[in-house]
Amino acid sequence: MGINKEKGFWKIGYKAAALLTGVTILLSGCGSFTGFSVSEVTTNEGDIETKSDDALISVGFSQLGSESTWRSANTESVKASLSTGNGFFLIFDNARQKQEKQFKAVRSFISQRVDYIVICPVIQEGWEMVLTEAKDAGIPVILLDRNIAVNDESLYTTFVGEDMYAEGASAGKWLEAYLEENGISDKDINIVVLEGTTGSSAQVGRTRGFGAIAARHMNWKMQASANGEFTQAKGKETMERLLREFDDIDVIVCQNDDMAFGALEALDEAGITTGEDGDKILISFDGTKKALELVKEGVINVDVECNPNSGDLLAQIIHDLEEGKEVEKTNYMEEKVFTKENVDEYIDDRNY
Ligand code: GZL
Repeated sequence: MGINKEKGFWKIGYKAAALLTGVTILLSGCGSFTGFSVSEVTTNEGDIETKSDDALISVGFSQLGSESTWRSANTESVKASLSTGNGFFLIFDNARQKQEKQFKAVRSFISQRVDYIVICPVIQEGWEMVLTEAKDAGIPVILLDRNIAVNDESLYTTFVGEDMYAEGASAGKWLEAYLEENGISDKDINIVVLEGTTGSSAQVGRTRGFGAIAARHMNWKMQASANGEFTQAKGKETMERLLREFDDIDVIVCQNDDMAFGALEALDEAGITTGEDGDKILISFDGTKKALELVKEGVINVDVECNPNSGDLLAQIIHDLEEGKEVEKTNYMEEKVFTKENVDEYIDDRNY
């Protein structure tokens, strides 16, 4: 990757900045490109690693926010993998859950003529225009973690992330097996769902996946689905409201661990227990260490993994693209289902 001449001064400027001081440009503010501060990054050996101009691949990364433990781990994974040591010049922007700010960040990346744009799309819809601008500028777009709903799949090069539908279905299949094992598979059960960000591929996929299994059981009564925004605070508020509305909930599905933590606060305050010997079944997603400790304690019945550590796969895919290799359109992370029976095998190695 030489300095691409038609990309002009800005690219050379970035590369020079990288050579001089560091590698990660953090866009200040909330996604509005109002200048940047260059932070130094030292390699594992403790010295500032620099690469020749030709080696650095500039990547603009629009991260959707910092709403959850999972999101922070995902951001750290990308920053660690897209380092100078690995041949990258990373420009990071946090959109704080606002799609408009992601659009603004993508347009600033286009004007900076980066080599690649990586996006964690906060919601699925509305991406056609800005991705067409990136395509017209000849800048490949890689979707990370969450997906988009577009008719023209040429608007992005590849998706690296998780199969949310499969995650939702895994949770439903666990519930089927659990009810069977406990001899209550023909009992009417009342289910409430704390959903993540409305319209995100994580919320849509998990809802559809779990719903496909629930549709097989006339005795599974879907009492309510309510938005918990993937945050602990909103999860608590939503659980409090559902407890006021329903006094016969049997199963609580939280579409991420942070909402489960919030729900547990509300349930504890109401004197309600969950899990193995609890009043209600609690199902969660993500597989954070804190949640796996609750699985081990029997407070969360099952936690469906959603692996945030996609930085290495992302870096490999960009390197493959640089070398002109074909890459898959969809690249799923490996994911597990954690229960009390298997959690000990994995809990100590959790890095998020
Ligand atoms: C799923 C990811 C979700 C996590 C939440 O891939 O987009 O967003 O499940 C996070 O914890 O907020």
